[in-house]
Amino acid sequence: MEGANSCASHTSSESLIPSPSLHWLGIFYSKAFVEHLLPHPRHPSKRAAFEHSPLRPFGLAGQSAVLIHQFGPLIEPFLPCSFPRKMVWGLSTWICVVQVLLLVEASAAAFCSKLSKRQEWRNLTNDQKIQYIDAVKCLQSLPAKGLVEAARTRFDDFQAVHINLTDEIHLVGQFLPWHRRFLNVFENTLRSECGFIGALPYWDWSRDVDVYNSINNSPVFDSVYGFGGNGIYIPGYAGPFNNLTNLPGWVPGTGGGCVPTGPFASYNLSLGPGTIPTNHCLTRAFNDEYAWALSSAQVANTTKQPNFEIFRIELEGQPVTPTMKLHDGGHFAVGAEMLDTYSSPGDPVFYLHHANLDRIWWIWQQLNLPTRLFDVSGRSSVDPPFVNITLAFELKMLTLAPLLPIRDIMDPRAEPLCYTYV
Ligand SMILES: [Cu+2]
Repeated sequence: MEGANSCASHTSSESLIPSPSLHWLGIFYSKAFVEHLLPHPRHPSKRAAFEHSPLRPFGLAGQSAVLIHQFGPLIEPFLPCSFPRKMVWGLSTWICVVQVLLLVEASAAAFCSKLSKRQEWRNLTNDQKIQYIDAVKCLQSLPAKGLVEAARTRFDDFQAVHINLTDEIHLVGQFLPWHRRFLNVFENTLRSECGFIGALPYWDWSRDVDVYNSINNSPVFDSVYGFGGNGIYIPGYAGPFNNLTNLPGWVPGTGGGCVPTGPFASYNLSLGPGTIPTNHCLTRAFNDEYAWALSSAQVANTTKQPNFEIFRIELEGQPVTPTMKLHDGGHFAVGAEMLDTYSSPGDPVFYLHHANLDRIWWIWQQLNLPTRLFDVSGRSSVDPPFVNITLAFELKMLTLAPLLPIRDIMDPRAEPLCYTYV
């Protein structure tokens, strides 16, 4: 076959994925060709059409081959293989077509038709704030779909899954990926079951702490356009098990009791403290002693870390780090329900706190996208035996959503996430 060049070989589809240039190329193909010209089998809205297409057995490959033929000289430098100079439909041409298809499939099948914009709470309009609060209240009014008997509502279902998996998803390599996926499922559920049309907001605590050394006056805790404020003060409050005094450097907070104001004051939580199901109100115990851990200087110290392994530990904090960091700092500063490793998603502010942590992870990824977009590592469990986390590690959502490999949630701009932070 005249001029036929051999295809550069890829040993597995895995090797296609971590390369950012191939990823971008894949997005280009996906957007330019697949999205508009081809019946792409992985795009949800196109899948059905593709399934029923008479061209299905060879349609995608054939149409791709024609497009590659037409645009070959332009795009060849970016291909994982080379085409014959004179387009002869021999074996190597078809192998190359298949490689290009694999590339598209592996790295950018997930092109999003629309990116939602996650905004900081105080940048939302009052209407948007109320829409989000109403959507969460809607979730709190829908019946549970049942993971644990004690879960009463759909909102509780999320708390139940977090409680159930707590020991597998903290202080480990999947900590950030798991919470990214968890928030994504929560946001999707607000949309699919409660008609929410916005995006999950985040709470950038640094904006409060940098100015006031306190979270007390944050708009996030407004009683009308926010999540309500501090819990009623209980002198000497040391947590539902009265054991917080054992924590190193423990300083009592300024609340501890029920949150008396705001949209969630009347909500009856069914799960927690810890793994125990009890009926209780939402509690908070604001604690400015820990606010320093949330400053923009601390954020800057986190995002300057050189690789995922150091970054994730620096972000998550105690007890792996000797001092408080962004993740535990937020949980401690709000206190009470939020300070409960297991049941903290009982406080709706949990989702805004973790969205900010996810945003900081994404900021860190973007600082060096070629190496960080698919950088993940760490042990899979606190105690041995553990494996090292890779992109193939599957994230469990139990009854909430199917298993998903970490690879699929590394890029927020790709399916199934499709969001960005503004
Ligand atoms: Cu968690």
